[in-house]
Amino acid sequence: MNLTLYASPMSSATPVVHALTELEVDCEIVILDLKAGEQKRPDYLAINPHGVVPTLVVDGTPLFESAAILQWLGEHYGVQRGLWPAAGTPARLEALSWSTWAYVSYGMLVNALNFAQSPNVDARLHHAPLAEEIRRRLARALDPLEARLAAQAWLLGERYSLLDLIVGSVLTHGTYCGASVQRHPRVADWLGRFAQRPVLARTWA
Ligand SMILES: N[C@@H](CCC(=O)N[C@@H](CS)C(=O)NCC(=O)O)C(=O)O
Repeated sequence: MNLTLYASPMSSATPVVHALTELEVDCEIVILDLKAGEQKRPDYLAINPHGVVPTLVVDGTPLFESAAILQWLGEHYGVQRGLWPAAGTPARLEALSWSTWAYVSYGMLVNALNFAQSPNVDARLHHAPLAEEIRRRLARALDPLEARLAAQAWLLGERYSLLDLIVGSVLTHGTYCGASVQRHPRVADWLGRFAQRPVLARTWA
């Protein structure tokens, strides 16, 4: 299988690079200069009409959206390496549910928090009461994760999996945006253990 990833350091492409490394998948990586607007060039828009990274080109066919790419990598390379549940198992459904929850439900709140308070966003868009409400919702959203981690060390059981990388990456990004995990000690502990994965230090250093 011929794979090319269009990426940029410190971006949504980072978890995909970490996953490729964790799964030991051979993939050409093309770095786009986002500041220079390379992601808006017609040749790139032809593979990603949204003009953002990442895009993984699989045997000539583009796949965009990090969550879709990560789930696809799990399906194609994770199962044989014991890092993603096999198709048709209850654990596969759990992996799809939690990875999509992280990117869609939790990630949507993190993005909203960014708009409401980030110094990188036009201050006219800031809204302190909204930011407070979003932080409350983000904290509540972690309750089921806290309960899950009370029963097991990692998200799919006693062994680390690609699901930990996916959910852990979204939550780590969330902490940079002001979504604290400190009121959820098991989540904080799990995120700390995730941060120790050698793959996080090896790529994009
Ligand atoms: N939901 C998308 C988000 C992609 C995205 O917004 N990427 C940013 C980098 S973090 C980007 O390429 N921005 C360039 C731009 O908006 O021009 C994904 O996860 O793939």
